[in-house]
Amino acid sequence: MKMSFRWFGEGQDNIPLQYIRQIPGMYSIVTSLIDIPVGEVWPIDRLKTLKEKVNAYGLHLDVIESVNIHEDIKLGLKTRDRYIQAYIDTMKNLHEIGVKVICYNFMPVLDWVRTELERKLEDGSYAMAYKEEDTVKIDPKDLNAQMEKQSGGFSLPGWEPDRLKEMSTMIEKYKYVSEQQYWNNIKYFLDGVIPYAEKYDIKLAIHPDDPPWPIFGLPRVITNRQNIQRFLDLNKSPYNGLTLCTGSLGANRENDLPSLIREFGSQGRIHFAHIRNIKYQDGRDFHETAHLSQCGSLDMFEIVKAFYDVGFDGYVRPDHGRMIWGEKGRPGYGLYDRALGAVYIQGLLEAIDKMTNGR
Ligand SMILES: [Mn+2]
Repeated sequence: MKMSFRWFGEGQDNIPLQYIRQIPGMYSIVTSLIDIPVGEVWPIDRLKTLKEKVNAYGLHLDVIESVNIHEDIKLGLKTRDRYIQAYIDTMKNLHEIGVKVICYNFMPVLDWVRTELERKLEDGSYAMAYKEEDTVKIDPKDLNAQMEKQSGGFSLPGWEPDRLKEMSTMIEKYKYVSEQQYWNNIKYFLDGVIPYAEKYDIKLAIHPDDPPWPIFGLPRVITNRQNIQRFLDLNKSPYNGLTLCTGSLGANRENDLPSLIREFGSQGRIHFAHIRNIKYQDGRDFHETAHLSQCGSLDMFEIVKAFYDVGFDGYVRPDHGRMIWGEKGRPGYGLYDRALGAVYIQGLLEAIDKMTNGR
């Protein structure tokens, strides 16, 4: 497994690349051009500059998260072909700077959803949390305002202003898209881009819906074993694969993570892993935690062991961390707790490897 770390780019992230480089075992940066409006081609000159910058710190730039999908593609509008072409052009430019994996998602309008960005935990750290009843009560517009208020002045990935401008109108438009139609729209996108993913040798890795159930009546389909297999079968190229995010899929207690990892990993369809823990509360409620098994509800040893056993050699990153030691930053994306997560994952791996192969 190649360890990686999400970084939001120059002027967007308050964590210096120098600090990321100092996390033991760090191999690649996971980043994006967060300011490019969805649907536009990412300029090659900016990508080259970005790559040089990252390489100057001894780090690779192998994974992009995310190249967002234009809403017209998700809605299946006539204008989608233009945006699919832009996606392909962006892939070509990413190929030129040597990118190996693109993580993206197909969640309508909203990206990941939490109802609290800074819940204070018992030890005085802060973590993101989700309370089902709050999503039922709140108007989507207000959720956006609430997210913004709690984000400490940082833009939130997946909550970029350009995709949220017309949130209510957008949600309205999905009333006319059935779930079957939505699946058709995903397939149309895949069949358009996957031949180019093969040509440019870039693995596409869809991120599961987070949390993995419908919110505000919007279709959310990348949620469980059955739907993931359905997704993979839409286009059987090995370039059509997954970001296996343990925290997202794990929010549904029925998702048996080690078994999902074994199943899709042995098919060679997992290209990127997000490893983090969450703590279950009542019903569907949960809050995020430190990465360690003892801090949450997921068994991180079994998760890492499953990746190890299927010979997963792709990219992995610690996912959302808590805010600890007084750090101020983008919710979920502070330096300290994610660095602890990165080292913990590598500790598990070393132990599993040595116990398997002898010392
Ligand atoms: Mn994730």
